[in-house]
Amino acid sequence: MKKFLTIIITVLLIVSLVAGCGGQQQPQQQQPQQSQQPQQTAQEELKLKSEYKLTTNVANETVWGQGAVKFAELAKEYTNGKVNIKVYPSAQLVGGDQMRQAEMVQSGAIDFMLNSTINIAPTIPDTNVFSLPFLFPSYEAVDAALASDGAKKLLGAFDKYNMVGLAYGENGFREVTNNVRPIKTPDDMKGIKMRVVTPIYVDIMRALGANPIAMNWGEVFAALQQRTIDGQENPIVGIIIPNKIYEVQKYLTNWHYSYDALILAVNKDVWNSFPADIQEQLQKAANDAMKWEIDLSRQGLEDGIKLLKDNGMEVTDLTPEQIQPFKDKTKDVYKKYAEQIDPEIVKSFEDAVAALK
Ligand code: X2X
Repeated sequence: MKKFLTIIITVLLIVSLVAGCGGQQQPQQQQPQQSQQPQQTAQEELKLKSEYKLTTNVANETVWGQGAVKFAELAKEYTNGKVNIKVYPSAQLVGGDQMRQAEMVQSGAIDFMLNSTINIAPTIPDTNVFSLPFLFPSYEAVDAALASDGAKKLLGAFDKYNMVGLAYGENGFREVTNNVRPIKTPDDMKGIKMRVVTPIYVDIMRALGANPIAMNWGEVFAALQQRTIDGQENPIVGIIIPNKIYEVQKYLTNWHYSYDALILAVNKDVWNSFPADIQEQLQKAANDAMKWEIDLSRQGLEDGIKLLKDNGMEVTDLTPEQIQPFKDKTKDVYKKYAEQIDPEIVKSFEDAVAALK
């Protein structure tokens, strides 16, 4: 009996020990979870990627490319190394298809872009306001428009497309080059095979009697060299000089027919993933980098024109009276595209320019 009792007590002891061990395991299992908690919270607060991708359509040596690199540098500096942005030049993230960049920032496949309003327009038609033919007679006119409520509203419009517009940069006034003849009147445009990017430019060139061919920037130099096209249009300091277009083009006309703004923008989900202090630092980096880029784009225009002449280009300057017939011929194109843009933005730009006269 005593033996039986001893067995029962032993069994009970073992059972309670095992149960006790199980009970003790509970907090032990929770222990590692608890110790992971602070780490998880820190990661959640700063959901930062090790690299943010920024796309441009051009080489890093161009003014535009340098602006992108400057933004990446300042972003790193102002966020104390927390935000690491890598610039992917020459539309390499979109296989050269320059108009897809905005769409990919919208979807989040790319984080940032420093992009021409021309390339953005197929995604956000309001950005075509900069391409309205002969809207801006001078840099003063451009600056007045950039300081207007319309310019603010245009950046705000990025929100509807899942992006945040951070700041304006500059590609510059797009001047026309070709290999056929100097362009002084609309008649001189007749039959010239002119490379352009988007439908508004196709329509402008048609209205002027030229033969427009839409082509990605990456193919332009070779096409000019092989003479599959006769001409192209781009800013002197921003694009023509760094890409040595003067090696394959004879004539340039300063006609200021279209001002090409750049917009620095970011995917909205990426932007919302940054805490307020980082957003502030990045906004400051955007403002400072774009101001620096615009200054760089405007410096050296005189030297640039001299460089073109030294390299054998014939440069034609048009007076406002000489520009008028070009303006008259493209009036309907202006109207057609202005109707596709938020009327408040168009009015704000037009008023800003008119106030200068
Ligand atoms: O394609 C062009 O002409 C360029 C480089 O200026 C743009 O990306 C709009």
